[in-house]
Amino acid sequence: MTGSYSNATYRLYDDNADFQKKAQGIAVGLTVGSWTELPEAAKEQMQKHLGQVVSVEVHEPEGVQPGERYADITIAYPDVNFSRDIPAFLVTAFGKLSMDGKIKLLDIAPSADFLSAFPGPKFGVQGVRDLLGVHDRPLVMSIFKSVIGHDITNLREQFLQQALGGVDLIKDDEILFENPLTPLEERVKACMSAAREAEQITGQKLLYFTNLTGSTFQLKANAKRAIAAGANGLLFNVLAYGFDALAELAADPEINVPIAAHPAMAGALYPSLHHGISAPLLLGKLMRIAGADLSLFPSPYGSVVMPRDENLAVMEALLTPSLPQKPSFPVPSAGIHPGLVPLIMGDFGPEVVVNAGGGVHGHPGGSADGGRAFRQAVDAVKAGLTLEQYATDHEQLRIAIERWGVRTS
Ligand code: 1AE
Repeated sequence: MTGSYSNATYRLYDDNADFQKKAQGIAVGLTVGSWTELPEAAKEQMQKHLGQVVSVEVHEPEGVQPGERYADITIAYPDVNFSRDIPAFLVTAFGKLSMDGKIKLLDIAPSADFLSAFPGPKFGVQGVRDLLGVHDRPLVMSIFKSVIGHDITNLREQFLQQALGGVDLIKDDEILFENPLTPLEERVKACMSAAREAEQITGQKLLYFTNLTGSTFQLKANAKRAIAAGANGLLFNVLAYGFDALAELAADPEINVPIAAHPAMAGALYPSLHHGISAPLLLGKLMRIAGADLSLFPSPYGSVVMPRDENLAVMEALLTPSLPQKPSFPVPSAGIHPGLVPLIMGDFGPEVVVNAGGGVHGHPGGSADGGRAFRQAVDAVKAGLTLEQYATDHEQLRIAIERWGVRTS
């Protein structure tokens, strides 16, 4: 094989297929279309465009039951066939093929040349930490809840309460769109003024990820309007718009604030055994290549559950030094409460954002106490103490434990 290739690995379930033949069919069908029928002269010319079968690993143990036989197939696609953007590669490697039987895209290994087209996250883990001046512990993020139907005064008060609890990051709810009660610029100004007010008291910096919405062609302008109004972070529903929209935003030098990728719609794409795109690729590698500084995904512990091994694979894809793009912060989310912090820190280590909505606002003492309870839980784990031990002289944590309990496994 000469030239540069980008690989894709699939898991294909079929009780009877000749997987080697199937792999050849993919390699040819998704590149030059047909091969054996080509005259020799044409073959020479088309060779550099022809996909190659890299490997076919058949899983067919003795006594394999109907529905369980599969093969992991890796195909190398010539880079010369597609432009340097994520849609071009995805359509090549998993366009029509995504609809052709029980097939799931497990992973991609883009060439160095392809990857070099993507600046990736502007800030990444280190950059976000630098903005906040926090380098010695996991970050804590709070999610706005009960936002629809509320006005700016109400929103500001909610923001202030969250900020007073000592969280590092606050994100809009992903379902908060442009609306007459809390329009983008007013929302940003009000929340950032609350952030400054809280900083006077807590001495702590804060990033506010305002939800970037609107039609695709308005996104850049809206992002710049938000930034001009003072936004120091953006939340983005990547999968509703496509990875290219994120890549374009992340590559724009004027959009100089971190971007948090929300996983809305991911459930339509990754959970099936037989179809879609694996979670580590969808919410890990592709988010990072496209430029997410933080990537949110369901945790193994909360209300929307992703299996632990898959979860840790998402984390690995976001943090691995094997990609040229800066590492993105993993943000395991959904149903997180302070009693889960030891598990999160045990599984994810220090480079994680502990993110909660209900777990902050549902604290019996209110949202500020909710944030405090999370910070205390992080401090407890850092100090090598159990939450129960630390809670003996940390009231907000004690009350949170009473409310939600502590999970140890
Ligand atoms: C996986 C995304 C989680 C999210 O966006 C969200 O709003 C979670 O809310 P809680 O923490 O479950 O209340």
